[in-house]
Amino acid sequence: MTGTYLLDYGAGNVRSLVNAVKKLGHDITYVKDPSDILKADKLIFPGVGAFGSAMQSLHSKGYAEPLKQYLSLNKPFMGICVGMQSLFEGSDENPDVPGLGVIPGRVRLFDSTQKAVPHMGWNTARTIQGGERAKGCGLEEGRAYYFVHSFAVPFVEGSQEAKEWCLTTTQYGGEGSGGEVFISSVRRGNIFCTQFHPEKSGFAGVNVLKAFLDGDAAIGAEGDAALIQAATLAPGGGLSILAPTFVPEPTQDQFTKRIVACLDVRANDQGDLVVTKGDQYDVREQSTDGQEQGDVRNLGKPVELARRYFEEGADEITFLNITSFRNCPLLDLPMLEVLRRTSETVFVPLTIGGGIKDVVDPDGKLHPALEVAGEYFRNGADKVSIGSDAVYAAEKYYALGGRGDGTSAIETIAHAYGSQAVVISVDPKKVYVNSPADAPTHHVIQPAQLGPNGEKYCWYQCTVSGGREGRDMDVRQLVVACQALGAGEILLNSMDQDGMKQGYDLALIQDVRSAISIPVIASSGAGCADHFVEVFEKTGVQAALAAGIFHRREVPLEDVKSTCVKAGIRIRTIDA
Ligand code: 1PR
Repeated sequence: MTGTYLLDYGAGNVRSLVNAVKKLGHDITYVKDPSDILKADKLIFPGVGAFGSAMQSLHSKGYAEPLKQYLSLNKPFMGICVGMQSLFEGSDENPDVPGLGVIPGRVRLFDSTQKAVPHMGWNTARTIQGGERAKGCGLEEGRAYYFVHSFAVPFVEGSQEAKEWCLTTTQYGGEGSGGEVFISSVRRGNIFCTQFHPEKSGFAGVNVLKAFLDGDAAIGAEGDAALIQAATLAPGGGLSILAPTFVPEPTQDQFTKRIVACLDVRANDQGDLVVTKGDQYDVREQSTDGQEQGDVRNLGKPVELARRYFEEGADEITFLNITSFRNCPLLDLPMLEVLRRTSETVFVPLTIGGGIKDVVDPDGKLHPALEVAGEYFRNGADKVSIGSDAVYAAEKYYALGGRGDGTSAIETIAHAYGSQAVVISVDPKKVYVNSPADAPTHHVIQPAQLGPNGEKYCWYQCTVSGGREGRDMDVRQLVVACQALGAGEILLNSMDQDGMKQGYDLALIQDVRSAISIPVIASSGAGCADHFVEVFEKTGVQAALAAGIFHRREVPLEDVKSTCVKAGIRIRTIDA
C-alpha cells in the first residue's frame, strides 16, 4: 500500500503525531516491515529517546538501509527530533554509534553550566537565507515551537551542514547565560527535518505538518528546485551539492517561560473520574464549622478541561492521578483513556503523574514501572511524573553511597525514553526549627516569614503517598539524587502553599534551582497573574504551574500570559 508511512520503533509517544495527521484528513500507516519503507510516498520518522537506541532499533529492525535508500531517492521525508539527528554522522550522546551520515556534522550536548538542560520548552526558529528555502514548509518566522532535547547540532557558519542543509537556527540561552545557536531544522530536496516537535507545537506545529502532508513542504521553493538539480549522490550516501551563498541573520534567544495547567484527577464518591483541587492537599469540601468532611470537590471533567486549557494557550498540561498511592493495577488504569481522548484534540505536551511505580495486577502479576510508563507513552503522554517512588529511589541512592543500581523507575524510564521524559513531582512540607543545629542532617534555610512560634529557620521535608507520610529527607537531597539518577525536570509543589492563592514559595524554589541544572516547574499557591511574574523574575524558574485559579476561572490563562508579556517576560503568545 502506498501513502504516508510512520517509521516508529516503539520509543515513545507517537499517538499525538498520528492524531494530528488524522485530524488533518490524512491516513497514516505504520512501517511494520523494512520493505514498507520503499512503498511509502511520504515517510515521517518521529525519533524519541536516546540517539543510540534509535540507531540500534533502526539496525535491528532492518530499517537503516531501506531508509538510506529512500532518502537517496529524494522522496518526501520528515524527521522529527531524534529522527532528524539520526541523519547526521553521529552524536555525543552515544559516541560509538554512527548515524546514517546523510548530513555532515555531529550532534553535541548543550552546555549546562549557565542554563538548564534539557532545552525544554517553546522557542522560535529563524529562517536563514531570507526565508526563501522555508517557502512551502509551513514554518513562520517569530512563532514558537516546542523543543525537548539535550543534544543538538551547533550552527557553525560556513560549515557544510550550515551551507547545504540548514533551514532554521534557534538560540538557546542569551548573552551571559551560555547562549548557543543550533540547527533547528534542515531541508534539502525532499528531506525536511525539525529538531522541534510539530505535533506538540499547537496550531503553529500543525501548520508545519499540514504543509508536509499536503505536498509542497519540501519541493515548493524555486530555490530548492535548483538545489535538487545540482544534487548528486556522493560516495558514503551523502548528497553533495553546490553551496548557495547566503548571509545568515543573527539569531536571538527567544526561549519562553512555560505556563502549565495542572489537573489533579481522582474518582469521586460516586465513582466518576473528576478534576479536583485541594487546599494544602485536602480535596474534600468542609462543613461550615470545619468539623466534617464532605464530598470530593468536583471541578470538571479531565478531557474537557484539558481541551479548554489547550485552546486558551496552556504551554503544557499535566494530569496527576492523586489517589494512585493505592495499588492501581495496570489492567485498570483510568488515566489511559483520559490520555487517549485528550491527545485527539490537544497538541501540546502532556505529562501524566501518579502511580508510576511497580504495580501488581489482581492475578499477582508484577508490572515494572517501566512497563507502566510505556503504557502511558503509547497512549499519548510525553512525560511521566514520579512522586513517591522518586523519594524511595533517592533513599536508596544515598544508602548506596551516592549512586543508583540501575533498577529505579527514574533510571529505567530515563534509559529507555530519555531524561526529558522523566519529571519528578515533589511534595514538600515546611518543618520549622529555631536553629540549623536542630536539623543537623538537613539543608536548612531562612524563610521569608517566621514560623508559628517565631522560628527563624525551616527545612523542607519530602513526603510520599500524596503528602500522607513524611520521610527523613529534605527536598534538596531529593532533587540532587533524582538529577543524578537521570530525571529531566522537577515539578516543585508545596504542601503549605497549595490552593492558598498567596503566591509561590520563592525561598523553596530558589533553593531547589540553585542545587540542580535541570528545569524546574514552580507549583502551588498562584492566586493572580502577578504571582507568575514574581516567580519568573525572582527565581528564574523555567515554568510555572497553576490549578485552582484556572479551574475556577478566577484568572484566565490569557491574562497570565498578557501580564507576563507586559512585564517583559518572554512567553508564547496564544495562537490559533
Ligand atoms: O506518589 O507517584 O503516586 O504521585 C502522586 C501525585 O499526586 C504526586 O504528583 C502528588 O503531587 C499528587 N497528589 C497526591 N495527593 C494530592 C492532593 O492534592 N491531595 N496533588 C496530590 C498534588 C498539587 C499540585 C497542584 C498545585 C497547584 N497537587 O498538583 O496542582 O499545588 O495548585 P494551586 O495552583 O491550586 O495552588 P505518586
